Amino acid sequence: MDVTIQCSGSTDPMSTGNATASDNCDISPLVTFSDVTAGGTCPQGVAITRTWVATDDCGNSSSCVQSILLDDTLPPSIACPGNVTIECTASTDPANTGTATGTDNCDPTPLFTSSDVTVAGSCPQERTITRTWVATDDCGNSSTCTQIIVVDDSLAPGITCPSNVTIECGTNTLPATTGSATATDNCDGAPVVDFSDATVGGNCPQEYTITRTWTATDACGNSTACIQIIVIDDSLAPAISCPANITIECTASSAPLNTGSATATDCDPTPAITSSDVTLGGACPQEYTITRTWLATDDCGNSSTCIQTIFVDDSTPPAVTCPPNVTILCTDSTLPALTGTATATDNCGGIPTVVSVRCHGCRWLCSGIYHQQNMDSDRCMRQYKHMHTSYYNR
Ligand SMILES: [Ca+2]
Ligand SMILES: [Ca+2]
Ligand SMILES: [Ca+2]
Ligand SMILES: [Ca+2]
Repeated sequence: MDVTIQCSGSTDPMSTGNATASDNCDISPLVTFSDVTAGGTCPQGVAITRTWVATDDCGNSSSCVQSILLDDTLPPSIACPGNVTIECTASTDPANTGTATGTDNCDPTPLFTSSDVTVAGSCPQERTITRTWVATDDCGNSSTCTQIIVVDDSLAPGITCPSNVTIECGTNTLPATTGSATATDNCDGAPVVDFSDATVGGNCPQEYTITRTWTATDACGNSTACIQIIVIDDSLAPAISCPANITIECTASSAPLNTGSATATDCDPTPAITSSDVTLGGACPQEYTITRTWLATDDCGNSSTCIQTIFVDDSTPPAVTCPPNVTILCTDSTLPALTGTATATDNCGGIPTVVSVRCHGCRWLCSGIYHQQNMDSDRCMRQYKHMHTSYYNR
Protein backbone atom coordinates (compact mmCIF):
# COMPACT_ATOMS: atom_id res chain seq x y z
CA MET A 1 0.00 0.00 0.00
CA ASP A 2 1.32 3.45 -0.89
CA VAL A 3 2.17 5.53 2.18
CA THR A 4 3.17 9.07 3.01
CA ILE A 5 5.26 9.56 6.13
CA GLN A 6 7.04 12.48 7.76
CA CYS A 7 10.55 12.99 6.65
CA SER A 8 11.71 12.05 10.05
CA GLY A 9 9.79 8.79 9.97
CA SER A 10 11.33 5.36 9.43
CA THR A 11 11.21 3.82 5.98
CA ASP A 12 11.64 0.39 7.49
CA PRO A 13 8.94 -2.00 6.34
CA MET A 14 8.09 -2.37 10.01
CA SER A 15 6.69 1.12 9.63
CA THR A 16 5.70 1.25 6.00
CA GLY A 17 4.38 -2.23 5.66
CA ASN A 18 5.50 -5.52 4.13
CA ALA A 19 4.34 -7.24 0.99
CA THR A 20 2.60 -10.54 1.52
CA ALA A 21 2.84 -13.55 -0.85
CA SER A 22 1.35 -16.99 -1.28
CA ASP A 23 2.32 -19.79 -3.64
CA ASN A 24 0.62 -22.85 -5.04
CA CYS A 25 3.39 -25.13 -3.87
CA ASP A 26 5.82 -23.25 -1.66
CA ILE A 27 4.20 -22.45 1.57
CA SER A 28 6.71 -19.70 2.37
CA PRO A 29 7.89 -17.91 -0.77
CA LEU A 30 10.77 -15.49 -0.26
CA VAL A 31 9.73 -11.84 -0.17
CA THR A 32 12.39 -9.13 -0.81
CA PHE A 33 12.33 -5.52 -1.80
CA SER A 34 14.54 -2.91 -3.44
CA ASP A 35 14.21 0.88 -3.34
CA VAL A 36 14.69 3.52 -5.96
CA THR A 37 14.85 7.00 -4.42
CA ALA A 38 14.06 10.26 -6.16
CA GLY A 39 14.04 13.88 -4.86
CA GLY A 40 10.83 15.42 -3.77
CA THR A 41 9.54 19.01 -3.85
CA CYS A 42 11.87 20.07 -1.08
CA PRO A 43 15.17 18.78 0.27
CA GLN A 44 13.40 16.84 2.94
CA GLY A 45 10.82 15.42 0.54
CA VAL A 46 11.88 12.01 -0.89
CA ALA A 47 9.91 9.69 -3.13
CA ILE A 48 10.83 6.01 -2.70
CA THR A 49 9.72 3.45 -5.24
CA ARG A 50 9.93 0.13 -3.42
CA THR A 51 9.72 -2.92 -5.58
CA TRP A 52 8.66 -6.01 -3.71
CA VAL A 53 9.55 -9.48 -5.22
CA ALA A 54 8.14 -12.80 -4.10
CA THR A 55 10.12 -15.85 -5.22
CA ASP A 56 9.16 -19.52 -4.64
CA ASP A 57 11.56 -22.29 -4.13
CA CYS A 58 11.38 -23.17 -7.84
CA GLY A 59 12.55 -19.70 -8.90
CA ASN A 60 9.23 -18.40 -10.01
CA SER A 61 8.77 -14.79 -8.98
CA SER A 62 6.31 -11.96 -9.09
CA SER A 63 6.59 -8.36 -8.02
CA CYS A 64 4.61 -5.33 -7.00
CA VAL A 65 5.50 -1.69 -6.42
CA GLN A 66 4.93 0.39 -3.29
CA SER A 67 5.32 4.19 -3.35
CA ILE A 68 6.64 5.65 -0.13
CA LEU A 69 6.62 9.44 0.00
CA LEU A 70 8.65 11.21 2.72
CA ASP A 71 7.19 14.58 3.26
CA ASP A 72 7.62 17.55 5.70
CA THR A 73 4.31 19.04 6.65
CA LEU A 74 5.28 20.13 10.16
CA PRO A 75 6.45 23.72 10.83
CA PRO A 76 9.51 24.46 12.93
CA SER A 77 9.07 25.14 16.58
CA ILE A 78 9.78 28.79 17.48
CA ALA A 79 10.57 30.64 20.72
CA CYS A 80 10.66 34.42 20.65
CA PRO A 81 13.15 36.43 22.71
CA GLY A 82 11.53 38.06 25.72
CA ASN A 83 9.81 41.43 25.54
CA VAL A 84 12.30 44.13 26.38
CA THR A 85 12.47 47.86 27.24
CA ILE A 86 15.56 49.63 25.99
CA GLU A 87 16.83 53.21 26.23
CA CYS A 88 16.40 55.35 23.14
CA THR A 89 20.12 55.28 22.59
CA ALA A 90 20.28 51.49 22.48
CA SER A 91 20.22 49.49 19.26
CA THR A 92 16.99 47.77 18.28
CA ASP A 93 18.97 45.28 16.28
CA PRO A 94 18.34 41.61 17.24
CA ALA A 95 21.99 41.44 18.20
CA ASN A 96 20.92 43.67 21.11
CA THR A 97 17.31 42.68 21.69
CA GLY A 98 17.53 38.93 20.97
CA THR A 99 16.72 36.48 18.19
CA ALA A 100 14.06 33.82 17.99
CA THR A 101 15.16 30.20 18.27
CA GLY A 102 13.59 26.96 17.23
CA THR A 103 14.07 23.55 15.64
CA ASP A 104 12.46 21.67 12.84
CA ASN A 105 11.55 18.04 12.50
CA CYS A 106 13.45 17.79 9.24
CA ASP A 107 15.37 20.94 8.43
CA PRO A 108 18.39 21.26 10.71
CA THR A 109 18.69 24.97 9.88
CA PRO A 110 15.27 26.52 9.58
CA LEU A 111 15.37 30.18 8.49
CA PHE A 112 14.49 32.86 11.01
CA THR A 113 13.34 36.29 9.80
CA SER A 114 11.67 39.22 11.47
CA SER A 115 9.58 42.23 10.48
CA ASP A 116 8.75 45.28 12.57
CA VAL A 117 5.67 47.41 13.06
CA THR A 118 6.45 50.64 14.95
CA VAL A 119 3.96 52.78 16.84
CA ALA A 120 5.01 56.24 18.12
CA GLY A 121 5.05 56.83 21.86
CA SER A 122 4.00 59.79 23.96
CA CYS A 123 7.12 61.76 23.01
CA PRO A 124 9.36 61.85 19.97
CA GLN A 125 12.06 59.72 21.52
CA GLU A 126 9.74 56.92 22.62
CA ARG A 127 8.13 54.19 20.46
CA THR A 128 6.92 50.62 20.59
CA ILE A 129 8.14 48.02 18.10
CA THR A 130 6.09 44.87 17.51
CA ARG A 131 8.60 42.41 16.02
CA THR A 132 7.12 39.35 14.36
CA TRP A 133 9.53 36.45 14.09
CA VAL A 134 8.99 33.74 11.44
CA ALA A 135 10.75 30.37 11.33
CA THR A 136 10.52 28.63 7.95
CA ASP A 137 11.79 25.17 7.07
CA ASP A 138 13.04 24.11 3.69
CA CYS A 139 9.62 22.77 2.80
CA GLY A 140 7.96 26.10 3.36
CA ASN A 141 6.34 25.29 6.65
CA SER A 142 6.49 28.22 9.00
CA SER A 143 5.53 29.38 12.46
CA THR A 144 5.57 32.81 14.07
CA CYS A 145 5.85 34.53 17.40
CA THR A 146 5.83 38.15 18.53
CA GLN A 147 8.29 40.17 20.57
CA ILE A 148 7.45 43.63 21.99
CA ILE A 149 10.32 46.12 22.17
CA VAL A 150 9.62 49.36 24.08
CA VAL A 151 12.02 52.20 23.28
CA ASP A 152 12.12 54.60 26.21
CA ASP A 153 13.78 57.87 27.27
CA SER A 154 14.07 57.59 31.01
CA LEU A 155 17.29 59.59 31.43
CA ALA A 156 17.24 63.28 32.31
CA PRO A 157 19.48 65.71 30.43
CA GLY A 158 22.88 66.61 31.78
CA ILE A 159 23.08 70.29 32.72
CA THR A 160 25.97 72.65 33.42
CA CYS A 161 25.23 75.87 35.33
CA PRO A 162 27.04 79.13 34.64
CA SER A 163 29.45 80.17 37.39
CA ASN A 164 28.30 82.05 40.44
CA VAL A 165 28.87 85.74 39.89
CA THR A 166 28.94 89.06 41.75
CA ILE A 167 27.82 92.08 39.79
CA GLU A 168 27.46 95.76 40.57
CA CYS A 169 23.97 97.09 41.18
CA GLY A 170 22.47 98.61 38.10
CA THR A 171 23.99 95.87 35.94
CA ASN A 172 21.54 93.77 33.96
CA THR A 173 20.87 90.51 35.82
CA LEU A 174 19.62 88.64 32.76
CA PRO A 175 21.57 85.63 31.44
CA ALA A 176 23.00 87.74 28.62
CA THR A 177 25.14 89.31 31.34
CA THR A 178 25.42 86.59 33.96
CA GLY A 179 25.61 83.50 31.74
CA SER A 180 23.32 80.66 30.68
CA ALA A 181 23.24 76.96 31.50
CA THR A 182 24.02 74.40 28.82
CA ALA A 183 22.43 70.97 28.54
CA THR A 184 22.74 67.75 26.58
CA ASP A 185 20.42 64.76 26.46
CA ASN A 186 20.86 61.10 25.59
CA CYS A 187 18.00 61.29 23.07
CA ASP A 188 16.71 64.84 22.62
CA GLY A 189 19.12 66.89 20.52
CA ALA A 190 17.88 70.16 21.96
CA PRO A 191 16.53 69.92 25.49
CA VAL A 192 14.73 73.05 26.69
CA VAL A 193 16.78 75.19 29.10
CA ASP A 194 14.90 77.58 31.36
CA PHE A 195 15.38 79.34 34.69
CA SER A 196 13.51 80.81 37.63
CA ASP A 197 14.75 83.28 40.21
CA ALA A 198 14.32 83.62 43.98
CA THR A 199 15.55 86.91 45.41
CA VAL A 200 16.64 87.65 48.98
CA GLY A 201 17.42 91.19 50.13
CA GLY A 202 20.83 92.20 51.38
CA ASN A 203 22.14 94.74 53.87
CA CYS A 204 20.85 97.70 51.90
CA PRO A 205 18.18 98.21 49.28
CA GLN A 206 20.61 98.05 46.35
CA GLU A 207 22.17 94.78 47.46
CA TYR A 208 20.48 91.39 47.08
CA THR A 209 21.10 87.80 46.14
CA ILE A 210 19.40 85.94 43.31
CA THR A 211 19.23 82.15 43.52
CA ARG A 212 18.72 81.21 39.89
CA THR A 213 17.52 77.65 39.32
CA TRP A 214 18.31 76.42 35.83
CA THR A 215 16.29 73.50 34.45
CA ALA A 216 16.90 71.35 31.37
CA THR A 217 13.92 69.30 30.18
CA ASP A 218 13.93 66.76 27.34
CA ALA A 219 11.01 66.13 25.01
CA CYS A 220 9.91 63.18 27.16
CA GLY A 221 9.61 65.37 30.26
CA ASN A 222 12.74 64.24 32.07
CA SER A 223 14.44 67.19 33.72
CA THR A 224 17.54 68.17 35.67
CA ALA A 225 18.25 71.35 37.64
CA CYS A 226 21.30 73.22 38.86
CA ILE A 227 21.67 76.45 40.82
CA GLN A 228 23.57 79.65 40.09
CA ILE A 229 24.07 82.29 42.78
CA ILE A 230 24.11 85.91 41.59
CA VAL A 231 25.17 88.50 44.17
CA ILE A 232 24.23 92.09 43.43
CA ASP A 233 26.57 94.43 45.23
CA ASP A 234 26.84 98.20 45.63
CA SER A 235 30.51 98.90 46.10
CA LEU A 236 30.69 102.12 44.12
CA ALA A 237 30.31 105.59 45.60
CA PRO A 238 27.89 107.96 43.91
CA ALA A 239 29.27 110.04 41.07
CA ILE A 240 29.06 113.58 42.42
CA SER A 241 29.15 116.83 40.50
CA CYS A 242 29.73 120.10 42.39
CA PRO A 243 28.18 123.41 41.44
CA ALA A 244 30.69 125.85 39.91
CA ASN A 245 32.77 128.13 42.11
CA ILE A 246 31.02 131.47 42.42
CA THR A 247 31.61 135.05 43.61
CA ILE A 248 28.67 136.72 45.26
CA GLU A 249 28.08 140.13 46.77
CA CYS A 250 28.01 140.26 50.55
CA THR A 251 24.31 141.02 50.36
CA ALA A 252 23.54 137.84 48.44
CA SER A 253 22.55 134.61 50.13
CA SER A 254 25.22 131.98 50.33
CA ALA A 255 22.58 129.27 50.70
CA PRO A 256 22.65 126.51 48.04
CA LEU A 257 19.37 127.86 46.73
CA ASN A 258 21.41 130.82 45.47
CA THR A 259 24.85 129.32 44.93
CA GLY A 260 23.82 125.94 43.56
CA SER A 261 23.69 122.36 44.84
CA ALA A 262 25.71 119.28 44.01
CA THR A 263 24.08 116.47 42.01
CA ALA A 264 24.90 112.78 42.18
CA THR A 265 24.05 109.60 40.34
CA ASP A 266 24.19 106.08 41.72
CA CYS A 267 22.30 102.82 41.54
CA ASP A 268 20.60 104.33 44.56
CA PRO A 269 18.20 106.60 42.67
CA THR A 270 18.25 109.19 45.46
CA PRO A 271 21.63 109.34 47.19
CA ALA A 272 21.64 111.71 50.17
CA ILE A 273 23.38 115.01 49.41
CA THR A 274 24.64 117.21 52.25
CA SER A 275 27.15 119.99 52.57
CA SER A 276 29.36 121.52 55.23
CA ASP A 277 31.10 124.90 55.17
CA VAL A 278 34.46 126.16 56.34
CA THR A 279 34.75 129.96 56.27
CA LEU A 280 38.00 131.86 55.97
CA GLY A 281 38.08 135.66 56.53
CA GLY A 282 39.10 137.99 53.73
CA ALA A 283 40.66 141.46 53.52
CA CYS A 284 37.75 143.11 55.32
CA PRO A 285 34.99 141.84 57.62
CA GLN A 286 32.46 141.73 54.83
CA GLU A 287 34.63 139.67 52.56
CA TYR A 288 35.31 136.01 53.19
CA THR A 289 35.66 132.68 51.44
CA ILE A 290 33.43 129.69 52.05
CA THR A 291 34.86 126.26 51.27
CA ARG A 292 31.75 124.14 50.87
CA THR A 293 32.29 120.38 50.90
CA TRP A 294 29.47 118.48 49.27
CA LEU A 295 28.91 114.86 50.30
CA ALA A 296 26.81 112.29 48.42
CA THR A 297 26.02 109.06 50.28
CA ASP A 298 24.15 106.06 48.84
CA ASP A 299 21.88 103.68 50.73
CA CYS A 300 24.74 101.22 51.10
CA GLY A 301 26.97 103.77 52.83
CA ASN A 302 29.31 104.52 49.94
CA SER A 303 30.09 108.24 49.71
CA SER A 304 32.02 110.73 47.61
CA THR A 305 32.78 114.42 47.99
CA CYS A 306 33.57 117.48 45.94
CA ILE A 307 34.40 121.05 46.88
CA GLN A 308 32.79 124.33 45.85
CA THR A 309 34.44 127.66 46.68
CA ILE A 310 32.19 130.65 47.29
CA PHE A 311 33.85 134.05 47.35
CA VAL A 312 31.83 136.67 49.28
CA ASP A 313 32.81 140.12 48.09
CA ASP A 314 32.00 143.78 48.83
CA SER A 315 32.50 145.63 45.60
CA THR A 316 29.90 148.36 46.18
CA PRO A 317 31.00 151.67 47.85
CA PRO A 318 28.91 153.19 50.61
CA ALA A 319 26.13 155.59 49.72
CA VAL A 320 26.83 159.00 51.24
CA THR A 321 24.47 161.93 51.82
CA CYS A 322 25.94 165.40 52.29
CA PRO A 323 24.44 167.98 54.62
CA PRO A 324 22.68 170.76 52.68
CA ASN A 325 24.78 173.65 51.39
CA VAL A 326 24.77 176.50 53.89
CA THR A 327 25.69 180.20 53.98
CA ILE A 328 27.24 181.31 57.21
CA LEU A 329 28.72 184.47 58.58
CA CYS A 330 32.40 184.90 58.44
CA THR A 331 32.44 184.92 62.15
CA ASP A 332 30.60 181.66 62.46
CA SER A 333 32.25 178.38 63.07
CA THR A 334 32.70 176.28 60.03
CA LEU A 335 32.89 173.12 62.02
CA PRO A 336 30.46 170.30 61.05
CA ALA A 337 28.79 170.82 64.42
CA LEU A 338 27.31 173.99 62.89
CA THR A 339 27.28 173.24 59.20
CA GLY A 340 26.10 169.67 59.40
CA THR A 341 27.63 166.19 58.90
CA ALA A 342 27.39 163.80 56.01
CA THR A 343 25.77 160.42 56.62
CA ALA A 344 26.60 157.16 54.88
CA THR A 345 25.26 153.63 54.54
CA ASP A 346 26.85 150.57 53.02
CA ASN A 347 25.36 147.61 51.21
CA CYS A 348 27.17 145.22 53.49
CA GLY A 349 26.04 146.85 56.72
CA GLY A 350 28.20 148.11 59.46
CA ILE A 351 28.79 151.81 59.94
CA PRO A 352 30.98 153.38 57.28
CA THR A 353 33.45 155.82 58.61
CA VAL A 354 32.67 159.42 57.61
CA VAL A 355 35.48 161.94 57.78
CA SER A 356 35.75 165.50 56.61
CA VAL A 357 38.76 167.17 55.11
CA ARG A 358 39.29 170.84 55.24
CA CYS A 359 40.45 172.59 52.15
CA HIS A 360 41.87 176.08 51.75
CA GLY A 361 41.21 178.20 48.75
CA CYS A 362 39.38 175.59 46.79
CA ARG A 363 35.96 174.42 46.01
CA TRP A 364 34.05 172.76 48.64
CA LEU A 365 33.51 169.28 47.51
CA CYS A 366 31.07 166.78 48.66
CA SER A 367 31.22 163.71 46.64
CA GLY A 368 32.57 160.98 48.71
CA ILE A 369 33.48 161.28 52.25
CA TYR A 370 35.44 164.20 52.58
CA HIS A 371 36.23 167.70 53.24
CA GLN A 372 36.04 171.00 54.97
CA GLN A 373 38.22 172.81 57.33
CA ASN A 374 41.66 173.90 56.86
CA MET A 375 44.36 171.88 55.26
CA ASP A 376 47.32 172.73 53.27
CA SER A 377 47.58 175.41 50.72
CA ASP A 378 45.44 175.52 47.74
CA ARG A 379 45.29 171.90 47.46
CA CYS A 380 41.90 170.60 47.76
CA MET A 381 41.76 167.31 49.26
CA ARG A 382 38.96 165.00 49.20
CA GLN A 383 39.36 162.22 51.45
CA TYR A 384 37.51 159.18 50.69
CA LYS A 385 37.63 156.67 53.23
CA HIS A 386 35.63 153.63 53.08
CA MET A 387 35.80 151.44 56.04
CA HIS A 388 39.38 150.64 56.55
CA THR A 389 40.53 151.44 53.10
CA SER A 390 42.91 154.10 51.99
CA TYR A 391 42.85 157.77 51.19
CA TYR A 392 42.39 159.24 47.83
CA ASN A 393 43.85 162.65 47.30
CA ARG A 394 43.60 165.15 44.59
CA1 LIG B 1 9.30 20.75 9.13
CA1 LIG C 1 16.50 62.04 27.94
CA1 LIG D 1 26.56 103.04 45.00
CA1 LIG E 1 30.19 148.02 50.27
